[in-house]
Amino acid sequence: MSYTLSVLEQLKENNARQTEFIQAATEILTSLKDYVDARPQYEAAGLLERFVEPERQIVFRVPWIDDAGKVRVNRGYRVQFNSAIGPYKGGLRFHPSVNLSIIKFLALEQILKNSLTGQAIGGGKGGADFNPMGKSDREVMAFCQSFVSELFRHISHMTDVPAGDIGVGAREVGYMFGQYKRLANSFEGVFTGKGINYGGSLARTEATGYGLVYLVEEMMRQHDQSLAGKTVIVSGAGNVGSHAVEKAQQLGANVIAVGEYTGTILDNQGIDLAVLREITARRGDFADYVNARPHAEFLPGTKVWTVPCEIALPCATQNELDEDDAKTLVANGCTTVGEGANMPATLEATEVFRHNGVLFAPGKAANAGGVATSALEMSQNSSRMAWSFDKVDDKLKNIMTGIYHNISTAADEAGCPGNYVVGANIAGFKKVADAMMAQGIV
Ligand code: 2IT
Repeated sequence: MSYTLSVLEQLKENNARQTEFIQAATEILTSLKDYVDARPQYEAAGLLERFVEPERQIVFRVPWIDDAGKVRVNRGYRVQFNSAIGPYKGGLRFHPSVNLSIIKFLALEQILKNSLTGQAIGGGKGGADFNPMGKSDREVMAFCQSFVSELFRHISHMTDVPAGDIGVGAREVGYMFGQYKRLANSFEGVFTGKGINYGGSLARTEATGYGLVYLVEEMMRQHDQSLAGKTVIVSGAGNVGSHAVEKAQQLGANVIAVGEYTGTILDNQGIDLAVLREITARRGDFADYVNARPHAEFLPGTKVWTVPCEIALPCATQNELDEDDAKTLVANGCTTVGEGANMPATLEATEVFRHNGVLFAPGKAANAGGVATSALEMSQNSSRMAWSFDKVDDKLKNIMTGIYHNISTAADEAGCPGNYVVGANIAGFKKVADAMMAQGIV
């Protein structure tokens, strides 16, 4: 049996109930099969067995007191997966669905994503099964302080640098940074996504959504197309989705629909971002959109993928776009998909896109702009500098264009031109694998 596939089989046995982790590993190892099997030095060094096993996994109790005076307990996680090319780097997710499988899948993806940025950052991810929705600021602060009271001993600006993800934004990062500084007695760039007046970077908030659109535009340009005049749909109206809408509109696209779990807003005149942001800022209902835009429709319980479009940008969460959704998109004329979220398309959906010649930019490449700009924040912190918005945005644009060409070349060299899933996995893996080989059996 192929070395790569035997490692995958062992991984499935060792992690039997971790479905998301197995899904991510299956995509990655299947993509790497020919590349790795052709290089026996990897097998001799047990490279893949080490690559799929996290260097360290921390699971911890997070006790806190709610506004009614009741003691609550959540479970916290930090998976420090790979530090071959730099300190562990990756976000924290606060969401009731969080478990070890989800954090491991995200951390595994993060290793390759971070490698693709070209910056010196390893892969990690963390979070908790805590739901910030409906909590008071004081409750969120109490939770964040308790979370960091354990986490602080495992992180530092040289060791592991967390950031935001779903459920973790500027407010949560602020509370966590404050508690870290107090416990470690050290003002350092240990978190990214900080506020601008205490070490945050301009353009970090916009970076994931903007970066997604920069990469999609470059991919289209290489196929003699562009976003201008195209019909676009987006899932998710959080930080990633809203900034993807903004940048797509700036490049002349017609964004006609935005969906989330409650339903879809359909606005054929183009989504009014100010109206959408007013709703999300107060955590209101998507249905309110039609109050300000009476010609628009809210389709309760309808997935955005049913809206005919040329370009689809899934920016919400993992496995939000399945095989049937992919078939619907293709039947309705969709020709380009860019993943703003982590693993939003299932393995089966990705196959549908590949079979139908859809230009498909996988998340580990397409959404790398967020963490890439986090690494720019780390650089600014280390040099005690604060760069202008345009300087950071220019660097982001260059990084995203570079990632596209890197994964495209890797796909060509692997003999599957246009298969950016294979291209991204090989290009990301190569740098990490070579570093691991050079550093010996560790
Ligand atoms: O999925 C991701 O890349 C993030 N949540 C951002 C991670 C980071 O360290 O900025």
